[in-house]
Amino acid sequence: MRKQAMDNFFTTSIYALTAEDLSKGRNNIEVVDELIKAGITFLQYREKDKKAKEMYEECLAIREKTRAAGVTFIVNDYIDLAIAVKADGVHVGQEDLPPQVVRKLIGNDMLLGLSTHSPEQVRLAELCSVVDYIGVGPVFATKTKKDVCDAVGLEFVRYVADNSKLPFVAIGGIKEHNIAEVACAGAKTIAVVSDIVGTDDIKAKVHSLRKCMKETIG
Ligand code: 3NM
Repeated sequence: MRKQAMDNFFTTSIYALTAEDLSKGRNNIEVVDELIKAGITFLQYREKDKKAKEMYEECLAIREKTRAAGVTFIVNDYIDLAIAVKADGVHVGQEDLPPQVVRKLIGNDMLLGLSTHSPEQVRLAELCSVVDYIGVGPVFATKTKKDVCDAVGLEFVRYVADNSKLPFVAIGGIKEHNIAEVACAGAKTIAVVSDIVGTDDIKAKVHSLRKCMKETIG
């Protein structure tokens, strides 16, 4: 089950995340419908300011839709919510519970993603042996994540591609005009938030982003 869910990480090329406040008046469910239609196979529910009950109801609906479509569904930050809705995994940051503790809570069937922002954090993620993939960013400046460090740049993407065996997703400030550079630096999976949810035609945007990547890495 964990392996199957992870397979989508390698084939999706674009890792999509929700962000309702940037979604041009659409709600998360409408956006998820569009993402699935666009062929996204790995997506994360990320909401910072909603009440638990509302997030639970949204995630239940997203779980149904993603399961029917064979899409891997990850919940950001909230381990209890991820378990409650039977998500495929949870994604946590450096300030959350340590990955070993999260792994104990979620068991062995769920995926665990961890955000990293430095070579040392990548080393520790490898060392703990409980993380399925890491986030690498923010590659460029971003307004979407409020409490994040300064941009780590393409050098860090290149460093992880060359030095880590962990699957990784590049994230932060990545848009149609710079996604080719990120792919060129070695990222095979790239997360895009505002450039996808903030566009009118999500399907066309995902298509263009994938095209830019394909033209770079084939
Ligand atoms: N995590 P956008 S940057 C959710 O560096 C998130 O860990 C980051 O949004 C990290 O594509 C980020 O709109 C926000 O820049 C990415």
